[in-house]
Amino acid sequence: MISRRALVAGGAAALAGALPLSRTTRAAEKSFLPQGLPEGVYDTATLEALPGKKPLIKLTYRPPNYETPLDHFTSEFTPNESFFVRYHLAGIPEQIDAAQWKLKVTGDGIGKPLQLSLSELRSDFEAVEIAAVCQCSGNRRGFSQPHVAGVQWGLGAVGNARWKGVRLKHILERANLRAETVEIVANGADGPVLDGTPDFIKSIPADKALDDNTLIAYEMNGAPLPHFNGFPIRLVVPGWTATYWMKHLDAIEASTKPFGGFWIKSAYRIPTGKFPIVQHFQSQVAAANEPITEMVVNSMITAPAEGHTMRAAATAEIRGLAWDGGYGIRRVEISVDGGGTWREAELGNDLGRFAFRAFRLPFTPPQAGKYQVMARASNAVGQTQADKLIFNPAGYHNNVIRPLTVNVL
Ligand SMILES: Nc1nc2c(c(=O)[nH]1)N[C@H]1C(S)=C(S)[C@@H](COP(=O)(O)O)O[C@H]1N2
Ligand SMILES: [Mo]
Repeated sequence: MISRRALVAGGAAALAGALPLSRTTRAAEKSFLPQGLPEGVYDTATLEALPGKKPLIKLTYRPPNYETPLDHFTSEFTPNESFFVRYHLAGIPEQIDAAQWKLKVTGDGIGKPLQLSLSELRSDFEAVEIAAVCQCSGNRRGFSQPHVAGVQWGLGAVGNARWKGVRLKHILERANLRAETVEIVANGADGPVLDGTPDFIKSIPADKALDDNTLIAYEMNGAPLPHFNGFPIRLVVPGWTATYWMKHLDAIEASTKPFGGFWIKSAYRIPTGKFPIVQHFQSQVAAANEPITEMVVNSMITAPAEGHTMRAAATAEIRGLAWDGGYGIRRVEISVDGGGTWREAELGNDLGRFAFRAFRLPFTPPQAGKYQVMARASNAVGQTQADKLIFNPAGYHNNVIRPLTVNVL
């Protein structure tokens, strides 16, 4: 059978004579990049280290947008120095004096405004730790067909960490939160460098803010938050995409009215009713579109790598990670024949319903040839990864089953 991929590759080869380098040649030169991104990414993306980080895939420098290379996902927890970095605005505080940091809690939904230092946060409130996946809404946007505008993320705008901090609920209770509160609005210390760019401010529904799992975190994987992941504190909204996980958090407002800011009203919205999701941001739903909320069920194969070569009758282990919006992964199936047949993989330890779930399955190809390997995760509320892209203009929620080729000699 000739796959669609092979036909596409044939078409590219036919054109290659007219081009300086074919796309596949460029992709091979930059093996840290997955296949299927817009051609320009193979020219511009490089491996570079931000202070405190390992070399990650730099997609843009100003503001910094760096994704985690696939070969860094060797366990269920993503190391801090490998964790992806995403910013909207280039005005990022350079030096943060944690001893001077203040979190202000105000708004018309607050009875008693507060200002908390980091030491008060640590000493006056119960500490909790939750393992949770932090994934950009636009992870895998670069694979959208047709391609769409925005940072051309491949597979690595996602990570899983142990987040330690205090419950947002406890802070709001201390500030005498009023029952009329509709949304909690969060702001961080970064800001625009050009007049006219709206500050990055996000709100979440009051019930999500009061959820026991929603935290203000000061530690990640047992260490202070890395600078570029929000030092000294950030919001952690398990199950929901990372756009709500405000970094360098310095202000919280409880509002009795829906927030009207650009990053809620105009950005980070999905076509209403198009995705199979359970939780909606009720106070912000419009007829045409609604804010993105929980993550859709997804998985990535971390081994073998795309284009891996092995011998017939040898055994390799197919490994990967699966996650969803916090309902819990129930099953991961693997196909080695391009989706013709499926076998259930063995799941790793359950580290909590918001965390990465590892999976594995031995693979012993009987004979030489090209094998199309794919994984398909399903969760506890019956959701499964998409067979076909659910197109949307911002390229969000891409959980299409993604084949990779293994060459067997
Ligand atoms: N202050 C601030 N917080 C922010 C953002 C930002 O631009 N500024 N981006 C959000 C988005 S869209 C994402 S995907 C996550 C990325 O978190 P990370 O950089 O720690 O991986 O941060 C979120 N919090
Ligand atoms: Mo994001």
